[in-house]
Amino acid sequence: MNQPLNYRNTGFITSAPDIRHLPQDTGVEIAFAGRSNAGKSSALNRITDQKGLARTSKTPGRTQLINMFEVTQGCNLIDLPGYGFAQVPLELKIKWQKALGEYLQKRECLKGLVVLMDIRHPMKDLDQQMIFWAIESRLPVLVLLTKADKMKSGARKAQLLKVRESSKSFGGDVQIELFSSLKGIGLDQVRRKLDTWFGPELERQLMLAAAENGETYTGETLSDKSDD
Ligand SMILES: Nc1nc2c(ncn2[C@@H]2O[C@H](COP(=O)(O)OP(=O)(O)OP(=O)(O)O)[C@@H](O)[C@H]2O)c(=O)[nH]1
Ligand SMILES: [Mg+2]
Repeated sequence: MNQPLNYRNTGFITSAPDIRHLPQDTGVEIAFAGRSNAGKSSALNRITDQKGLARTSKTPGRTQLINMFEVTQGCNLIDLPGYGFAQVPLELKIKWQKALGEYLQKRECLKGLVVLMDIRHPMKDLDQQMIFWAIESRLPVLVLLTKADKMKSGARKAQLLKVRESSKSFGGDVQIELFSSLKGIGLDQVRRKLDTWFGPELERQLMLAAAENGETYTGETLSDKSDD
C-alpha cells in the first residue's frame, strides 16, 4: 500500500522557460500536459484544493512557462504550457515544442505523465503524439477526460468506454479516467495514481532515514506501526 500524500500542502517552487532553468533533476516529478485550455491548471488547483495555485484562464495559452510545485520533499508536480493553440506565433510554437520535447526526453526524474483532454474532443493528433512519446520513454500515462461535467452521465460513460477501447492500441501503461475540476469527478482516482507514482521516492527517503539511524528499513510505513 502506498502512503496517501496530502496534496493540500503543495506549494509553488518556480517557473522556468526550459529544463536548464529547472531545479536539480532529483526526486520524482509528474507532469500535466495537454492542449491549451484542456484544464491542466484547473486540475492542479482542484487536486491540491487551492484555488489560485496554478493560474487558469478562459483564454487559451495562459500557462507559458514550466511551473513547478512541491507536494512534499522530492515529490513535485509540473504544470506545462498547453500545445496546439492556433493563435500562438509559429516561432514561439517551435520554440515551445523544442522545450517540451527536451523536458519529456531528458528529465530523468519525470516518472509519470498526466495527459488532459476535453472529453468532447479527445485524442487529437498532438495528444496521441504525447502518449506515443511517453510510451517510447517507458513513462506511465494517466489520461484525464476533463470537463466531464459538460456531458450527461450516460454520454460521459459511453465516451469513456470509447476512448478506453481505442487506446488499447497504444500498448503501453495508459490508464484513462473521467475528470471534472468543477464537480470533483475522478479526483480520488487521480490522487491515488499520483500516490503510486510518488511511492518509490517516499520509500527511498524512509530507507535513507533508517540507514542514518543505523536501522534496517523493513517496508513498514508509519501508519502500519502500532504503539510501541
Ligand atoms: N466546466 C468546466 N470547465 C473547466 C473545467 N476545468 C477547466 N475548465 C475551464 O476551462 C478553461 C481553461 O482552464 P485552464 O485550467 O486554464 O486550462 P489549461 O489547460 O491550464 O490552459 P493553458 O494554460 O492555456 O494550456 C477555464 O475557463 C476553466 O474554468 C471543468 O472541469 N469543468
Ligand atoms: Mg494552464
